[in-house]
Amino acid sequence: MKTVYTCFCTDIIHDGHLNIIKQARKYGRVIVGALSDAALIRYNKFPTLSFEERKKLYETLDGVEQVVIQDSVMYDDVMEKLHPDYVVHGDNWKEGPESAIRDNVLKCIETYGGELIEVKYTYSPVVKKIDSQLKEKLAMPEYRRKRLRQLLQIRPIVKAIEVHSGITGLIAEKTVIEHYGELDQFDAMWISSLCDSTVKGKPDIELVDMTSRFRTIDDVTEVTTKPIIFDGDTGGMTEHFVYTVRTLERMGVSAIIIEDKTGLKKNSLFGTEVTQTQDSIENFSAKISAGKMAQLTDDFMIIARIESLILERGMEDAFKRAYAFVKAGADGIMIHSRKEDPGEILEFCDIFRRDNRDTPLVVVPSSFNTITEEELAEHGVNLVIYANQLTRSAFPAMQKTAEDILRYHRAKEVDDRLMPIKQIITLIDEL
Ligand code: SPV
Ligand code: MG
Repeated sequence: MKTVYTCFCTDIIHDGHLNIIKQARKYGRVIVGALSDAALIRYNKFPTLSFEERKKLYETLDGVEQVVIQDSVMYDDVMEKLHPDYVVHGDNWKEGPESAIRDNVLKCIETYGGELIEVKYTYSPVVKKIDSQLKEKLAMPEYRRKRLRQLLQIRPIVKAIEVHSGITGLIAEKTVIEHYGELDQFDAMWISSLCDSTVKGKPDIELVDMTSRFRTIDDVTEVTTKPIIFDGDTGGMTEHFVYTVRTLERMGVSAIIIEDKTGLKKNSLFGTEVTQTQDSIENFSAKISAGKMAQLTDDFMIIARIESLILERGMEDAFKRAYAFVKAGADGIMIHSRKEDPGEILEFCDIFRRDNRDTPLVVVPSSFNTITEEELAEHGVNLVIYANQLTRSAFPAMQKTAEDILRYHRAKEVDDRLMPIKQIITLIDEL
């Protein structure tokens, strides 16, 4: 009897999947691949059922003889093991980054003479509704909030990109590329105080109030599902910070990062060019502990950001603070630097990791931008934040357009570098 292989990456079975099995059965005994959690999240999906639950769900389906784990979105390993006579897949993967998976399947089956069968994808209103319900579920606070902790368990390094609006949120949510035969995307979003202030035309000095910052989060959460890390600046007064923690938690934010500065906060990338005051270890530890006491779920994370290297107080001071803040309850440590050379960051991470293997380490490589995510992961970094690149890419593009329209007294000369009108009016999906 011939074997037919198909891979599922869903928590809910709908008519589309049943149709795939029905078609597959015509060719032989059906083996379903269940994508592992780690593979699933590479695929712009996030599990709401455990792997075991998904496996059981697929096993109950009529016509499925066996369910096996597929550890990667690419089929090489599973094809090598099973050598199925046929691979069955919906025909909705010919365009976009998913076409890399299709190419991979074609390459695999060619090596032993298998065949790819593409079944017309079912786009019924019910299937569409189930797909969007699954997405909506991921956007709910209780799912979104815990997702950062889950990602830190699954991913070798979690990567977050700065967002400050619905549109930048959509970029973080939907940008997927194919890279060296793998799909890649951002795992999380960073609501930067610098960028949230800059887009409002304000300096980054804790001037944009919390209500406004929450409004930005709301704009982002309305159109996305990925977890949010909030730049909480100094956290403000401890008496206020506890309320901020509660609000963020309720909104489904996964983490707040607060920096150990006090008084008028200036952006860290100014370093010692401006006056900035570091908080005492005692005060800042008390703030962390108060925040931890205030939070209601186990999902939410309070990450302590150490400014000792920024303020040139030395490595010893940074360590003293790191150990004290972890003791005070911090769920992670962010170490910051404005040097172009990542040396001091790596030194901190290496030494910190010698006797602390678990506390997540966070870095923001805006200045030390030559280092790769892989190198950072080798030094024990768990979360990398690209803190301002979307804003910094948009601003010069917009400014150049404005200058050129002034220069030519018309918009024709700038049009070639703009998104076509057809594309902008259809960019945002309607319900
Ligand atoms: C931000 O993005 O607002 C940050 C990171 O706090 S940095 O600008 O590098 O200080
Ligand atoms: Mg900031």
